[in-house]
Amino acid sequence: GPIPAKELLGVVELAAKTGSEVVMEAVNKPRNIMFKQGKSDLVTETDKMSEASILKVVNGNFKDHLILGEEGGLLGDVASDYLWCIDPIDGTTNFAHGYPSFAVSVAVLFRGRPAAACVVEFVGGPMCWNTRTFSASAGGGTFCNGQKIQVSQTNKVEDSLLVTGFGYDHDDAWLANINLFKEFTDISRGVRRLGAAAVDMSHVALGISESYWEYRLKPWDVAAGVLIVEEAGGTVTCMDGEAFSVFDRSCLVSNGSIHGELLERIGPATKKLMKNGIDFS
Ligand code: LIP
Repeated sequence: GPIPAKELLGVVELAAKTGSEVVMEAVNKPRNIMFKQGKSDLVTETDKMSEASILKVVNGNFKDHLILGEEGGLLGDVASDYLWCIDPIDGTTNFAHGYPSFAVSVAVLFRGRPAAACVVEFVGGPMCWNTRTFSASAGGGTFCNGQKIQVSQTNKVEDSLLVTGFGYDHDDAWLANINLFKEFTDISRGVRRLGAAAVDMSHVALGISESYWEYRLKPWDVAAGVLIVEEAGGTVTCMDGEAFSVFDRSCLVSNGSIHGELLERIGPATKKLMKNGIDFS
């Protein structure tokens, strides 16, 4: 039968913790050493080291599972019921600059649905880096540093703090989201742009923001975050309002209470893009 969610979660948490220790060591190195070989080189190096340490934990526990890593791509048995989605550093640009908002994100899916997830968020900044750990299992709730957490109860966009993200490609979807940024800045308490999807979603689960959305995300960006939001009582859909899977490439998460109001604007903007032949897949 299926592996119990609790057992999966133990390995997910160990894997994310192991990766975060690799990242912590790199981020605590003085900046001049960090940039010595050029920014992208060293970032890639840390990404790869973090991912390798995570793979070791997964393989050591479940050697027949399929693994999708941002760095290594697809590895293992494609017939497996289990798919691990690994982002060794989500928010790479922030990490490279030592700017807070990056994380290690690990999730395991059972037949395409997230079963267990862990996001280790780096908080603080140079001279005071720390981490906080979000974890969730299907049906088991969401925890932050071991304490159960819930989304906020705010029920109007007017009273909400919103978060979004913009991809590296400055295409039509990017431009459409610039317009959504403008619109929602006008009608909410504010819209933030932090730069790491897993962190942005975990903040909705924690109740410190009401919503996060972004076009063109990848499975490893979203797999852990969406379960963390859902198990904290939040809602997850595509940006056109349709049911979400981690293979969809637009994502809208919220506390649930403001989801309908958000979709009144985000839904039509997204459908218009799709009508113009942009399908996010
Ligand atoms: C990043 C996301 C971010 C998004 C970028 C990128 P990475 O992940 O978390 O929110 O705007 O396009 O995908 O590449 O740093 O792991």
